[in-house]
Amino acid sequence: MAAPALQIVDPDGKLVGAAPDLSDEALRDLFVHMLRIRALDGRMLKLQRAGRVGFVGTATGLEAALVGAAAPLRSTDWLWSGLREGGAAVMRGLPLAEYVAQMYCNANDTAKGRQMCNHFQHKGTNYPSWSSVIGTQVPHGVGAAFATKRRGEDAVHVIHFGDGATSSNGFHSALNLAAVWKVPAVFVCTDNGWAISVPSSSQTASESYAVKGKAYGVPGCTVDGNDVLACRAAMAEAVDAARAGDGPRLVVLRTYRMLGHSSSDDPSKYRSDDEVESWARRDPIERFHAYLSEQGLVKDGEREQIEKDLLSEIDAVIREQEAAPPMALKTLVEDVYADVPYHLRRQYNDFITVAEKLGHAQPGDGAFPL
Ligand SMILES: Cc1ncc(C[n+]2csc(CCOP(=O)(O)OP(=O)(O)O)c2C)c(N)n1
Ligand SMILES: [Mg+2]
Repeated sequence: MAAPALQIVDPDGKLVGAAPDLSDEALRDLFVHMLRIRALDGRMLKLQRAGRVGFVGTATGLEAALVGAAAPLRSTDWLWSGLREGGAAVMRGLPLAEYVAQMYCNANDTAKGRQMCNHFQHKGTNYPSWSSVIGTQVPHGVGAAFATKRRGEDAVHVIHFGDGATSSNGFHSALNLAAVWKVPAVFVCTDNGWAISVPSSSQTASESYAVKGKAYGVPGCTVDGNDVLACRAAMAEAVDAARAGDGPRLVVLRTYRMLGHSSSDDPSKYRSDDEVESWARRDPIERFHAYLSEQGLVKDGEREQIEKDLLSEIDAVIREQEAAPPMALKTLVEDVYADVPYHLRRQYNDFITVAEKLGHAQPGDGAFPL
């Protein structure tokens, strides 16, 4: 039988584990980070439905998992995203303006429109670009962790992925070598019970996802992923162990994505209302709110005020990024060669002739001299 999931606060907000060694301010900060993720999700989904941005993958329901997992990290640590950790990057310093610019793929998009929207990256917080190709970030993160170890640095690489990624080749080769090389990595599996429409019962016959680490010599644990304090406590222990040179850990956060896999998915086609309803009753934000209220750390009406402030901040950023110009067309052929070679200049010039005809070209997009 799989071990029960670590829990510190139960779904009613009662303390059932060790009290957190965090200041009142730090506890409130965790709550604000969770509320920001939900507010951002709501706004981005509305923008997608209104045809303003192309694609959104929400983290609604996963706020405790994202925030709790990122909370123990130092600024020098690395966070390798699976599919939904943009909110954790914001928490660690990815500016909201850059987040929203990436959603619009506008002139302020640091990925220069080369990524699908919602696939963030941020150099300043060691947050490498997402890959939609499931599981590829797992060996990449292990390789980077190996480099960190070779250089004698003390950073830890936290590598996120979903339950679906545990069936990828990358998961198995990465865990294997991570343990052989004893790299400073923590694998975080967001187990939401579904890989798009594939339930865990069709994904694996293992007793748990955590046990999968055992074969490779990677200790694993299962955590209530809707309990931000449990996620934080489990991650703090795993990150400390990895930093101390004890080798990698696997932390499985058991949670639920309340919405579709992405804005292109309709989850009502494959899961029951009863299941969704049962997870709604374990909502991570309601749970932590109940706990903080009980502790007197969030007063009546305060949550509503925080939510209002977050939405006005997000809306101001959206207005600013809606008004920004599109990415310069020339970026299509830049950043690969020191000088744009003749064949690319010619192709670009043909393209710009069409773009000008259609009225898509901006000042500065003009043709290259051949
Ligand atoms: C290599 C690869 N195979 C298949 C896909 C198609 N695909 C996209 S997401 C996904 C499921 C991922 O499962 P999980 O990580 O649990 O994501 P969740 O639906 O829970 O967000 C699949 C199969 C892909 N993107 N890459
Ligand atoms: Mg999943």
